[in-house]
Formats: sequence, structure tokens, C-alpha cells
Amino acid sequence: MLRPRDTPTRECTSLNGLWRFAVDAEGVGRADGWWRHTLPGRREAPVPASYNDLFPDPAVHDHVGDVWYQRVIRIPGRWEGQRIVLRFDSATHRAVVWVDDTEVAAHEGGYTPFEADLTDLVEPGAEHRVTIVVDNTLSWQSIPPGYVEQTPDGPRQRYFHDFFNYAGLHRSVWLYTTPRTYISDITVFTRLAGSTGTVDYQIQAVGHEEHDVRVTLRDADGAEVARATGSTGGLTFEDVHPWKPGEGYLYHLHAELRNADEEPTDAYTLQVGVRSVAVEGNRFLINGEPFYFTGFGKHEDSPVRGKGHDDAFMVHDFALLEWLGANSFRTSHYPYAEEVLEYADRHGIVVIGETPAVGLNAELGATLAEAVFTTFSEFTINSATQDVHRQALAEMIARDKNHPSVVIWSIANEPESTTTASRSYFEPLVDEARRLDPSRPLAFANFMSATPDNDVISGLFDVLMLNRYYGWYKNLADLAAAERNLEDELRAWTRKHDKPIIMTEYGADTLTGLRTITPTPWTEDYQAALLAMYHRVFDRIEAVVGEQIWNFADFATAPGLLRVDGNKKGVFTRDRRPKTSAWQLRERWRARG
Ligand code: GCB
Repeated sequence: MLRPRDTPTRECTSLNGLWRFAVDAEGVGRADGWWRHTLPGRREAPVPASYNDLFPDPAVHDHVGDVWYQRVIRIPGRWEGQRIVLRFDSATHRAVVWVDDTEVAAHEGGYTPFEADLTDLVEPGAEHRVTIVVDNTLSWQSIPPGYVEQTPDGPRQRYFHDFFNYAGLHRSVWLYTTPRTYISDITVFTRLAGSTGTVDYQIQAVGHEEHDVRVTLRDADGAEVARATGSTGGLTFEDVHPWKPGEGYLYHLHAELRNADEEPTDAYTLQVGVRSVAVEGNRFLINGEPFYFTGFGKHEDSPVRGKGHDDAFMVHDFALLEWLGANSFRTSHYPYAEEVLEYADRHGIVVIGETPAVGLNAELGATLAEAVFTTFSEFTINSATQDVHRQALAEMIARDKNHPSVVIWSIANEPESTTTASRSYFEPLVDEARRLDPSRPLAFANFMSATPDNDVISGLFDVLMLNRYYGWYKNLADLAAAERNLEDELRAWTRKHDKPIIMTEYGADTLTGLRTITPTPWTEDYQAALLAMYHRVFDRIEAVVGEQIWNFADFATAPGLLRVDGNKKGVFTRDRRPKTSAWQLRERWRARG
């Protein structure tokens, strides 16, 4: 799925800014046809942003169900004859969209884009009312899953993941044009052989006009390096400048449709990084060279905006990664805004892309939602959930397949993985991911109680990603025991599977300013000592090819006895001030070069 862009044949305008906003506390808006009129009340909400923290009102913060956004747009008069598209980069977790009185789109899943073709509905030069209802409810058949408990005081949302259920329009909204016959998708796969680079491409087009496809590849300075005709093909060229961790070199792939008179009728330019990714035994190779991941599991999370994308926080977070010498992060626990992946592409930061499938695990349900259930059953996570998961996976791959920064797909975070039911659930999803993208290694983040002895799904995947909390949820305040247990377990994994291991989570909640000499949990010193202990162990085990600390920054969660105004495992506070461990990581990671 292509991002909207201005090109010689396309125009793109942002619909970000203030929209009218209404919380549908009684759940009557759909029945009453709220899209037909101006929304009730006087509230406005910024897009992009979560709505939860905007108003000092628990009824908004903890609302379960629909909220409505609305604005009037004017279609530029010069768009006559063009195809006109409305695109939401995300609506969390599901949405229905109307233009004036007509429903134009519906979408399930909170972290991938969707579009509506408005060509036959809108009039260039005229004003139209755009209304979107966004539902934040999590159910057994949503990804991520959850359930709504009906209490005497109203509905309460329960869920099995450890971050606040922020909702709303978290990302940009666009109105854009394409010609009537247009390039609908581009897929590239890249290869390297010595100094020869190859970009295999497929261009999809839609529309009635006869056309030829022209493709030109230019280097970062604009010099042509290869060209081809036809909707699929390979561009091979010498003296390739590969995309590398730490150096996001990008080529420009210009795709053009030409009509019978040889005139360009549509044009789109995609940034392409030429690199290869492979797993060989217990090594992870980028461009044929062993790669060691350093960095974090992150969240899209900041004060006031919640999960709303923010360019200032994005640039700052990447600058902090660079300051630390970190080379990678995981998009825990959902696909991040496309701006983030494009930034990673340009700056050579390596990304593990994750689906929103988090909390598919009864053990976590018991601790995070005091809920007792069987993970996979007819009444809980079932084949309908699996379909939604498959769709989320497919939409993530469709959106992010061309990003050189993305080197692994993570299918889920900490799902149940020790039962035959879990195997039956995941096997088809793994097959589907391989069919959709044969080029990238697959993984999932493994939960602490799934050990080499009882795990039954890791064999399906290419890389072992382990989330471990020795020294925190186990062996609290006993780092010596934690060190022994961590090392024993890692060695057991290496005996069972000849695969690279990335520690995708380890860490300790830490309150900034709390200091100690004795090993005391929640202090800055304990976090630093715990991380140092993990690093000693990693350095002793060859199969460990990466360390991603949980978490980059403190983040908001649902209330919990173990949560002090959110999860405090950040190496930075929520407003991005360093804790003691940041300096220690900087020393370790910068020394790796
Ligand atoms: C985990 C989860 C992550 C939590 C973290 C924690 O295993 O993957 O979402 O936030 O532990 O801090 O408990």
C-alpha cells in the first residue's frame, strides 16, 4: 500500500488539525445517525492524538465505545477529472467513515491505514462533511484482545497487555489525488552480490487506460543507475551503495505509467535501500555480515498526546538512540506510524516490525486483568480472532514491505506458546507471513514461562526473541541467582535450537532520583546493576545476537499495584530525561561502534 505523496501527477493535502469531537457516552450515535448533522456538544480534538488525556475528565479517559470526529473539507476545484481519495493512517481500534450522508469506509484494526475512493461522491470546488466514528472496544475477536466487564457503574474495558488502551485518530488524515488510471502498489525485493545490486520490482496499476510501465532507478544524487520497462522486472547495476545499519543510503525508484502517445500519465517515487537479510545457523546477517542488535522495545507514547504521532518526539527519540549508540528497536507492540519507518530508513536504524497481537495469553490475563480463561477456545481466542490477526499481519506487511530498515517480522508478543492449541493457531499465520514476504526472517517475542522444555512453536520461526525478567519478576533483588538462571536458560535454548537469539525485553522499573548502595528494586542503581548483569551473560553466549532493553522510556499503562503512574522500566523518563543506566548503555553501545 503506497503512502500518499505529491508527484508530477498527484496532489496530497493533510487534514490534520482540529476536528469537532464528541464522546458517545450513551452509545446512541450510530442509531441516531450522528454523521447526518453537526456533532453534538462543543468539543474539538486535535488530529493526530489520542483523545484520552486531552480533557480533565475520567469519563473521556476511561470511555469504552464510540467517539466521533467530524470536519468540513473543501475539495480543490483544480481536482476535476482526478481520482480523489480520503486516507486515514490509522483509527484505533476500528472505524466507520461517512462523507455527507454516505458511508464510504469501514476498517478493523488500530494501527494500519485505510482509504475511501470519493471520486464519484464529491464535487471539486464544493464543501463536504467528513465524519468518522472510532470504537476503542477490545473483545475476544479483536487484535489485541480484551473484554468488556459490565459493572453497576458502567462498562469497564479489561485487557491483557501492559500499556494504556489509548484510542482515537493517532496518525495523519489525507486527502489526495491520483489519475483515474494509476499505480496502486509497488513491491521491491533487493539483493547484493559483491558490488552488484539488484532491485526486483513489481508495479501494480488499476484503471482502463492502456499503459506501459517505465521504471528508472536513481542514486541518492539523482544520477540514473538502471532502467527497465514492464510491470515486473529486475534492475541490476554495478558499484552498489548498500543500505547499512548506521548509514541509510537510499536509491529512488521512479515508476511511471505511459499512455499510447508515450505521455506519462501517473508517476510515483519510492525510496529503496538495497540490502540483504539472512539467518545462518545462530547468526543474523545484514549484507552478509553478522549484525548485533542494540536498542529497545519502544512504545508510541508521550504526555498529553498518548499514542498520537508527533514529529518532535520522533526526531528526539532517534537522536537519543544515536546519543546512546543504539542501532535498532522493536515496534512493540503494534506497527508504528509510517513516518517512523521512513525516518529509520533514512538514518540506518534497524527495525523489528511487530503486529498488534499482544496479550494472547491466559497467564498474563490473570495478572493484568484478574481474569481466568483458557487462551485458545471457542469462547475466547478462536478462529475468528485468528482471521483478524491474519488481516493485521497482512496489512502490516502490505504497508511496510518496502522499508529496508525492517529486517524481522514479529508475529506476536508473548502469546501462549506451550500448548497444541497455540501451535495450531500460529502455524497458518507463519505460513501466511512467509507467503506474503519470503524475504524476511520471522519471529515472535517469547514469554518467560515458555521455556526450551515446554515451548512448542519456536521451531516454526527463524530467530528466537526472548523477553526475560530474571532479577525482576523472578529473583527480585537477587542478581546472583538471576545471573545463574538467565545463563542456564539461554544455554538450554542454544542446545534446543541452532538459531540466533535476541533478548527483546529485560529491565527493571526505576523511579528517577531513587538511589541506593544495597541492591534495592525501583532504584536507578538497581536498574543499572541488572542491565550490567544481563550484558555479562550475553557476552558469554555466542548465539545471543541482540539486546533490546524494556523500555526506551516510561509509558502509560492501566492502573496496577506494580505500576506507579505507568510502567517505569524506561531508560528515559516519559519526558525523555536519562536515568543513570542511560550513561552506562552509552558507554557499552558506543564502544561496539
Ligand atoms: C512484558 C511485556 C511488556 C510489559 C513488560 C513489563 O513481558 O511484553 O509489554 O510492559 O513485560 O514491564 O512487565
